[in-house]
Amino acid sequence: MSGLLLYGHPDSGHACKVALALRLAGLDHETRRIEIWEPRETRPAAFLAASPAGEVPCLMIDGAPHVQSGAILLEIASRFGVLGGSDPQMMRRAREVLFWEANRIGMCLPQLIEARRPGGDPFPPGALDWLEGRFATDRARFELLLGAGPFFHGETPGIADCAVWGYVQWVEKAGQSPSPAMADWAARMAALPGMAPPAELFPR
Ligand SMILES: N[C@@H](CCC(=O)N[C@@H](CS)C(=O)NCC(=O)O)C(=O)O
Repeated sequence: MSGLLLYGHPDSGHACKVALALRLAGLDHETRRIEIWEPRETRPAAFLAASPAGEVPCLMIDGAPHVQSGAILLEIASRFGVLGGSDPQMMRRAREVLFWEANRIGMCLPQLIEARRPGGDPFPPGALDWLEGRFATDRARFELLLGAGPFFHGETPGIADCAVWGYVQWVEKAGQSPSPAMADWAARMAALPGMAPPAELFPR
C-alpha cells in the first residue's frame, strides 16, 4: 500500500479538489469511496476513526489523518514541494485563493447544487436568491483573482486551481452560468493531463 490514501466521493467537490491535486502532482496514492448519501454509521470504522465528523475528504499520509480540503491541499503542496509548494510567493497566492474559495465560491456553489438535488431538504424562502447573489459577486471576483492567467498560479496550475475547480466544475449543475474567463479557465483545467471525471476519481 502507498503512503497516501484518500477517502472521498464523486459528488464531493471538496474531495475532488484533493484527488485532482494528487493526480496533477503525480503522487502515487489510493482512493477509497465513502457513501456520503448513506447514514454515517454505515461508513467503515477505519474511516470514522480517521475523520470523526464522518466527512470527506480525508487524506491519510503514512497513517496520519488529514481533514478539511484546503488544509489538505496546503499540506500536499508544502510537504511534497508540488503545485506551488516550493515557492513562498506561490504559497502566499495559494493561501489567498484558498481562503477566498472556502468563504465564497466553495460555500454558495455546493448549496446551489444541493438545493437542486432531488429528494434534498427544501431551502428556506429567500435562501436561493441570496446564494445566487453571492455567486454573481464571486464570478466577478474570480476574474480579478485569475488575472492574466492562464492559471491561478500563472503558467502552470497549482493547489489554488485545484481548490477553485472543485465546485466550479459544476457551475451549470448549480443553475449558474460561468463568465467567459471562468469558462475558458475551466476548459484549460478539463484539458490537463491527469484530469478525470469525478466517477473515475472515486470508483465504486
Ligand atoms: N469544509 C470541509 C467540507 C467537507 C464536507 O462538507 N464534506 C461533505 C461532502 S462535500 C461530506 O462529507 N458530507 C457527508 C456527511 O457530512 O455526512 C472541507 O473543505 O473539506
